[in-house]
Amino acid sequence: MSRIWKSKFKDHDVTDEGLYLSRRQIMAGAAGLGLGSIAGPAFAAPEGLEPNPIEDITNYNNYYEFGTGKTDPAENAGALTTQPWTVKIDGKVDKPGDYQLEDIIANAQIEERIYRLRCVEAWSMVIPWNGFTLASLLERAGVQSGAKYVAFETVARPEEMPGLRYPVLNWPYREGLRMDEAMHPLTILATGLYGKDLPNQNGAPLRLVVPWKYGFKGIKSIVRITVQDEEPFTSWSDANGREYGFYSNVNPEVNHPRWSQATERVIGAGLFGSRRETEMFNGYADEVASLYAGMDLKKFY
Ligand SMILES: Nc1nc2c(c(=O)[nH]1)N[C@H]1C(S)=C(S)[C@@H](COP(=O)(O)O)O[C@H]1N2
Ligand SMILES: [Mo]
Repeated sequence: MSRIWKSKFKDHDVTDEGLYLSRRQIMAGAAGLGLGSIAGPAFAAPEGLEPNPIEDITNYNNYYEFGTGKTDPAENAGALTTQPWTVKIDGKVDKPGDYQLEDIIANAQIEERIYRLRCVEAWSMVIPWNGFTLASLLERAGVQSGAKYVAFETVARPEEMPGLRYPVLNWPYREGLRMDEAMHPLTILATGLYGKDLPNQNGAPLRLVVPWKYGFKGIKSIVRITVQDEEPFTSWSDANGREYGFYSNVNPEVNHPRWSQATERVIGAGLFGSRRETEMFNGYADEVASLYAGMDLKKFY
């Protein structure tokens, strides 16, 4: 359980979920007083985001390599060996290589980001991630000028991932971002949540989080990051390009062919649940709308 990089956020280790909330409130207060550098993300989450309990976050998952049921990942993902972990960084970078995750993390600035995760299936929950900006890693790798896209790949180990037996998706799970999306300060690679190591079902030991896009863009258990000029292959667009586009920005005005995206079910909201109105770019329009200025978002969905 104890991983080398745990020392990176040791003050979180002793903090349970209840205490965590009050600590967060304290930090918010400190920031308000101008006390500076404690954990302040460059972009604050939308006002009033209360994280879901860790039980919701770790027992209601999509991780098809471990099965398509919402509780399959919690049951099966424990089998994934996450140490040691190597990430290949290749393509149009100055320093391609096979990097040990512990080295990546030892040089990373781990921050806390509380983001709403909005699944394309029209449900959402709020997750307090720990991670670092994808931009900081790409900058270290030295993205070559003019490079247009970043492609990502999940590990594929049939002996540990029972879902790989079924051709639900074209494995390995693959995703991609345009370079400006990848470099955006809201885009992170998560290494933990609630100040603990990332649970396997949430994509340990390294997963992408792009909060203004549907959850499936947040590829889990990443083993390869490739900088390239072609729009990356993405497993979901390959499975059904009409339902899942390359951009997949959260947009209440562009419905999924089989259901509305105007509202979302809030996971864990009491006995009968509740719904909320889905926000443009999942509430991050002020930060990211400019990336898509002039684009027809119904066409580039
Ligand atoms: N490799 C891989 N990554 C994946 C998925 C998956 O099935 N396999 N599911 C995606 C979907 S549909 C969602 S909504 C989020 C869910 O993340 P969570 O389980 O941490 O909430 O992970 C995304 N990343
Ligand atoms: Mo999803």
